[in-house]
Amino acid sequence: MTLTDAGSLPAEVLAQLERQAIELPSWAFGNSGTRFKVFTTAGTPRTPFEKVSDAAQVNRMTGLAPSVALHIPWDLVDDFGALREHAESEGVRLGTINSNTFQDDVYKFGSLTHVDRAVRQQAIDHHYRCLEVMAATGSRDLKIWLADGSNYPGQADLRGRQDRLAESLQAIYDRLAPHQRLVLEYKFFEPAFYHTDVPDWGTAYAQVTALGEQAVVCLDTGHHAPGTNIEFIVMQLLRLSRLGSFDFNSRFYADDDLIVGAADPYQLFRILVEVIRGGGFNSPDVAFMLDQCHNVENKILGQIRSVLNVQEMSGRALLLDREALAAAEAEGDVLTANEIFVDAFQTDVRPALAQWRESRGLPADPMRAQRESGYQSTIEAARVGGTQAGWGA
Ligand code: LRH
Ligand code: MN
Repeated sequence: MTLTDAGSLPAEVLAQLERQAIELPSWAFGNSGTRFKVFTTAGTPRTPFEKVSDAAQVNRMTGLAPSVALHIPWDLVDDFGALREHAESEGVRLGTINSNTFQDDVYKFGSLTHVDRAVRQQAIDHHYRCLEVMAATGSRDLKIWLADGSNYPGQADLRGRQDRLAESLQAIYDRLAPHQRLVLEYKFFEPAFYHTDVPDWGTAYAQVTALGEQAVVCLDTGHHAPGTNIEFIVMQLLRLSRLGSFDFNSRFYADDDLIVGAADPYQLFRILVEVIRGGGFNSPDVAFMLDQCHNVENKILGQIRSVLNVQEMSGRALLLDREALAAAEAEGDVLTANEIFVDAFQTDVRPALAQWRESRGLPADPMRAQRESGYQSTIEAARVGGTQAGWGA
């Protein structure tokens, strides 16, 4: 498939893009940084309500971001029903609930893997609290990322921790409602620097398959060792029907949480090609979420840029001529196959997408529209005083 003579995207591609939905992380709108510095920004939300409002602005500008993921306790409110109503009044809904067992002193040596049963129970109870939140927000997914690990060989019994992890996850899994899912996210290092208890897709897969059908894996694109062929993992988890969600971002070095597609657009393209090939594109089973931090750039513009990058690479990947590719592969015609692949990647779909947005009553250029909307100056004037939201605030 190619662009039409008029330079538009084919109808079948637009039909797919029309249904694309990318969930935004509430924490991307708060202050974030590194151990060296967390910069503050005028207009930064002080409450989950203001975070949801900013996420809704991204959706107004792009038509691509109908839901917002929350992080507990960062987004704890007295009345989640009220937060849900606020979200719906802004045209979005509350999505994935992310647990957090990585900021309490009691979890210094682990949470769901801890040697002390009382500490494990405290961590399990936190997840029960998250399930209560999900009952109020109407969320389907409980996403679990664990900082659990060790810094020195000998510090931890690797096998014992896996067994305790399995037991703790089972206790959480057994409390899921029939429509809910437990989504386990892996990461190869940080904050632990010797071993991490859920370091790779294989461990996550082993743990979720032991639980049952409602347990799946989250692939965060920043959580792999340099040189990892991430699209191969995407292919395999889809093939095994255990890819539950993506945390999209990009990185040059470690878990940099930069704007998706910014560091390696070709990798994003290759990942989306495997998502489409594996039947995961617009599948209700595979949630697309961003997991990013805008440490120095404007947060709302950063989120708009991010969802546009995913949409753009999705458009290119949907153009890939799979028949021609399969034919070249069958003939062992390596270079023709690669040419067909790169042709799709090199197809500039931005003008066609701008045209298409306009035809749907959306800004042709959402970044420009946001800059000219006055929204930023409005929130900077309104959000004076209080404590700006951030990791841990
Ligand atoms: C861990 C992680 C996880 C979230 C956190 C905000 O690095 O990717 O998904 O809980 O970032
Ligand atoms: Mn993540």
